[in-house]
Amino acid sequence: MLWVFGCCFLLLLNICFGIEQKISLNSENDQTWSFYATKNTSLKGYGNVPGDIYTDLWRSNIISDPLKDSNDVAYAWIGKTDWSYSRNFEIPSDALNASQIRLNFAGLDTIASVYINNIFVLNSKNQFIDCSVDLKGKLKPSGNTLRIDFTSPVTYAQKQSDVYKAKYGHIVPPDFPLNIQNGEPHPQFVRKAQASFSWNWGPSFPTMGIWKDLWISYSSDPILMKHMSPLITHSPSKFNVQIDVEIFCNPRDPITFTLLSSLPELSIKRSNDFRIICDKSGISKISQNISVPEASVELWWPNGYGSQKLYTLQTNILSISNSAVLSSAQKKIGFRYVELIQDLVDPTRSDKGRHFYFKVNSIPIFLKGSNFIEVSDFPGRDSTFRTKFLLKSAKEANLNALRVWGGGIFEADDFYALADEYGILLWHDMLFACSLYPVDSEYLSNVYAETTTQVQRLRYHPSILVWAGNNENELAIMSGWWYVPNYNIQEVIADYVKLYRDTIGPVVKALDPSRPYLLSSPSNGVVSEEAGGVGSDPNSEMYGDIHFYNEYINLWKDGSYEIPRCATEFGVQSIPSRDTLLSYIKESDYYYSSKSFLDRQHHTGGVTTLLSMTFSHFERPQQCSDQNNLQGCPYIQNNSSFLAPFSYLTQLHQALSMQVQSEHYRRWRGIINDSGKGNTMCALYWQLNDVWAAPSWASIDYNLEWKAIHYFAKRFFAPVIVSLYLDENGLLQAYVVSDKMTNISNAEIKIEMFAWTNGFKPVYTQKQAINVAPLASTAIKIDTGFASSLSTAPSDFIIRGTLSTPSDGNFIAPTAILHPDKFWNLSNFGKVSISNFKKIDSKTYEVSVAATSVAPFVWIDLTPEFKQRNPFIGFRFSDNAFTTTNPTTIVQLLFEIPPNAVTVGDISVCQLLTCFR
Ligand code: BMA
Repeated sequence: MLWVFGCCFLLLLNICFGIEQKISLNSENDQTWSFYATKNTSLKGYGNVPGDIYTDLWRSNIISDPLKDSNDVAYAWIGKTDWSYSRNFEIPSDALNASQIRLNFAGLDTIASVYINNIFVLNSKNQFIDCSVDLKGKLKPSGNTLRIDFTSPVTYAQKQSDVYKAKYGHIVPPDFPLNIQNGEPHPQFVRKAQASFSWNWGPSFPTMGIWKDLWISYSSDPILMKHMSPLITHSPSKFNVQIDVEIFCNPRDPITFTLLSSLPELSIKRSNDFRIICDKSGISKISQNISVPEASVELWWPNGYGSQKLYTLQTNILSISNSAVLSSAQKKIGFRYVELIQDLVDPTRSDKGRHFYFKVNSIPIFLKGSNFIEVSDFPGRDSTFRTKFLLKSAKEANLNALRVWGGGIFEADDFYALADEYGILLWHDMLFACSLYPVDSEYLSNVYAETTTQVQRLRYHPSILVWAGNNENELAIMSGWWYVPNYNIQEVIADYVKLYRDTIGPVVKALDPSRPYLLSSPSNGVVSEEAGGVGSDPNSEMYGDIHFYNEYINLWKDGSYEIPRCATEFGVQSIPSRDTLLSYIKESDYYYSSKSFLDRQHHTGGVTTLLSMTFSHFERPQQCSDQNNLQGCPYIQNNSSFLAPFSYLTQLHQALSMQVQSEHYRRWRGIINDSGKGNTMCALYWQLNDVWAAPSWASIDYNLEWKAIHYFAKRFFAPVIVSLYLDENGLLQAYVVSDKMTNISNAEIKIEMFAWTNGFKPVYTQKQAINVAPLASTAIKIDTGFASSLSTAPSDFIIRGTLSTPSDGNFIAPTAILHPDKFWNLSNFGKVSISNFKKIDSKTYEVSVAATSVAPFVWIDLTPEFKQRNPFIGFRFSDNAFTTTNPTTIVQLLFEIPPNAVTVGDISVCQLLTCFR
């Protein structure tokens, strides 16, 4: 509290003019907040606010790191226990007499009751709604206490589910998580992160706590600003900035004030005087509009299409009498407009389906990206660095879009600010996933309030492209995921429609006409809407978006894939690096059938499919000496010397699968086949990030190491790519795909075939000039000579495609490599070593990799010792997991946080047959 009194003079001065004051009630030191289990008060410690109960128990030495070993299972009791948090606080004397004084919570997780000086003041039932309490008359001159009691979300969910079942005569499925997830049932009955009860990539940590800031605000003036929410809409040649302001005011007191908003960089100001009488809710809403000519602004563009210009919008509430600033708010806004195109592909043939793609500023944008689960299972912990590293890594790997997935959270402000800054378009689900949901009036009004809160909070961000009602719930209904006695399909659909179309839909459409709202992902878009809310085949290639998963096909084969309009999910698992896993499990547990490892594999059949998929392309790291005695085979023993190379191979399998699939989608840009399929415009692989160290679909692991797929993504999502594949007849096909807005004339494409036994000399070369059309996919005619060479070539060829400008020989696309489908019995690979290493600056080093001949899947790494000394410093290479066809490759080693020192001894390099062996 010292700082409050230290600022006394300033406060007094401000209070004379009624300027809003804020007193943070977050932790000031380690002992500001204490907690205890309400039914076992000896279980207690000091908490950190913002934070969560797991982290606080760990900090208080009551438990160890929840992310280690099988602690998610061992600590299941925490989520089933009720907890209480409290602190004392003082307030300055002028606050006691303030005209307005309020306690504000940016977020409580989740079922909470708040008491001031032991008097109940507030109930909260939604992690995603901020709340505020009028403190007038509730405070003492000194020795105030604040207590927040949290009910276990697990017991609350169970109770709600029981009550619902008794009342409506049916369950709301799923009734329980899969055993393999070690999770808790009924997350759909609590408005909190659905994945906090476990998921197929994540543990069950049903957190409780004060997960966001809390503070007291007060003023001698009868007005306090609650929110300022800009809405930016576009009409021909101009933008309109509608500034909605909510204020706290005293009921029945007439108040007068001026609302002044400005865009200083554009020299635009707008001032309106208001005289209002506040109703009994104590909250009043006012608006003003600013018109901005389109010609006067620099537009905001997605990554790869232009810059991400942001403008400061300043809004002040001023005293009418002396123009003193009473309250103020600032936001960074961007000017851009979005359209979702769903025209018939062929106006004369409705059976050919509808397009489904987005335009930003009138330019059709191919969405290249991934899915963001949630930044952390402990969202109250400071995730600033993690958020920044993940979003920066997305931008660096040429992603222009992320889908904020429905099982996660509305992320912190910095997430959206960074998406704006980096040009990452956000497909934003509402927070419902893989489940049906209750639709009683209390639940619906909770959802209504949540949607209102979050749409108003986030709608000004230029990065948000589209809102979608949920993840896979329409698909679940129409593909019969669950059979529910006493709940027929018509009733299921009616309840579904009530929630997404009739409750969320009108709120989103009224508050945010600046971007489209889709009912679900996947869905048929407008066709699902026309069908009343649920399409007959939500995963249809002909309409809307699809999710695609299949672990029983060859994922390296182009022909394995569908030709959708938009793929918003597709993926396959891989295992994180040895170093990452060993920071959370014991070395003695480092084999794939250990309890520790299997506890982390939450995907049914995950280990088996990883083994079978990976070794359908790669040879096992060690041959079994005696095929008749599999007990002696390391594959069966699955010891630690197997798991490390196996993990690397699973990462290559994942990387190649996602490359083939993503390029397949990119190649269908602008191309429609005879049955109307095509013009695919999105490729969002599943998933970008992890919440713990485990086998998962992520491209960046929990320790923030880029897996092989993330390096591949940087290449397959580059603005211009050469894409090579073998068609159903084994014939080579080549395309150039460009997301550039301008034509590249007279480029040179070179396609070469290499053999492992011929050094760096190609065995066949085709070269030709091409015109790279903008925003399009262009087929390259392959020489007939190539076809005959291929037919006589051994199955172990590799093909390289390069694209350059003949004027200066500069490459305008990453080197494309078509690998053989099988690496069995191959060993004539080049040897790789580090030939040079030098420091460029504190965050950048240069590594030269020498190869003796063509070498597949070169992997450059930092040593385990270096990573242990420097955890979480956000390292990555400018390129990695590449097949080299050159004697020397120079890459950069980049750090987000500069390490003390890096020497060549801290770096390792290997290729397919030498990595982790
Ligand atoms: C989809 C997602 C997630 C899941 C992923 C991988 O269903 O929406 O629910 O984690 O597939 O199975």
